[in-house]
Amino acid sequence: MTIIEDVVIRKILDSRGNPTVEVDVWTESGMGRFGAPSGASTGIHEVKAFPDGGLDKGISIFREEVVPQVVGLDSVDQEELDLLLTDIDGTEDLSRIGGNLVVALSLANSKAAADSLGIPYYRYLGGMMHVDLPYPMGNVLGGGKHAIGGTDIQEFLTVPQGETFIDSVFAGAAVHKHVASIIGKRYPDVALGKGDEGAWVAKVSNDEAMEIVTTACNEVSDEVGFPVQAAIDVAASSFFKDGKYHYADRTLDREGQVAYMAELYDKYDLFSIEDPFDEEDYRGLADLTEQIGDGCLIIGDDIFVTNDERLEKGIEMGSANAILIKPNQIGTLTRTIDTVRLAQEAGYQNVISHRSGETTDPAIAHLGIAFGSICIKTGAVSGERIAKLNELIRIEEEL
Ligand code: 2PG
Ligand code: MG
Repeated sequence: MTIIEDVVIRKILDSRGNPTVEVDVWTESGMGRFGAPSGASTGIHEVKAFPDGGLDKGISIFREEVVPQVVGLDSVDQEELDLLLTDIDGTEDLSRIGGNLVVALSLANSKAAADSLGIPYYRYLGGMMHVDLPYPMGNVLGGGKHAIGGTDIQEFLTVPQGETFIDSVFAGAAVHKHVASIIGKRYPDVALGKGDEGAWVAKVSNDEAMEIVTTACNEVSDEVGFPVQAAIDVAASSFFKDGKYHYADRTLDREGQVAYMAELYDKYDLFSIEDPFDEEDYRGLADLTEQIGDGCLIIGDDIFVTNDERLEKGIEMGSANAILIKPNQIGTLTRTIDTVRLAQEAGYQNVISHRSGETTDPAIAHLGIAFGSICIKTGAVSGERIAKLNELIRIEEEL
């Protein structure tokens, strides 16, 4: 019933118009499909999304070497499949087959297993234990590597904390609208565009952006009657050079950066700060966590890259108190689960996340429930983002 009978791979478009892959896994009684996303602000320690020989070469290797060995396996033996994939690839960073091809098969397989057993994907992954829905964490204004001409801080996000997911999701969309109207009123001559994740892009400073987003969050909070906080993803590695953080309006060393982040937290009551330091700077992250970690989530993305070994070092040093989870940073579902377990044991929160280049696949909505994620970071608007949000609305209805 759950034995894999066929595996199909195809090249598809991602939301940026770049090629990515989708894999279908067929068993006798079910089917699973996963389309892999891609980042723009990728961590240097992520697995390689696409193979060294190019995507088409990776697809040939996949068809010739992977498919014949996978057909006949039992789809419920996720670990066996994931180990086999890592073995066939044979490299540390999955650069022969490509991390996106591996993750597409790994997740498609788990969906096929769930479908074959006739249980919802989030239940297959998480059992009876996890039925809490995460808060939506949506990017509403930004720049960095996701846009031209935006802020140097990559993302200004909103985290609405309603009683129900659907209330929170609509509050997030309302913040997105308020941001546009505030910018229109305050800066009538500034052009407004959109970045890769559907967040607004405008020529404003980081501090102005912080003001705008916090104002929008507060306005919406007053309307809906529950907390709506702001958050940021600094993606600091993208403007870290020669030991300093080079913002458009200031240059800061590590201590300066700790002080600036603590100041933003105090002034704007931030829910979370992601990647406030360079991806190798465990020390800076530990200093900030010690200072403000009691009241604010300090999230590691590029520094941990969903890798349990890199997270382990962070736990030892007290760097961050939360981790972003992106399966394609590490390649397999098994390795992703290892990292989530380690985070849970250490008392770190986890935030399940999209990539800036996405597909319309809703799988991370299910992962977020199974992993007990405090938030799902997946934008506030745009088709490929709402694919995940609307899936959680459906699941909430079911629960
Ligand atoms: C991030 C992500 C998603 P990317 O930095 O957290 O917002 O961006 O997928 O480009 O790495
Ligand atoms: Mg990030």
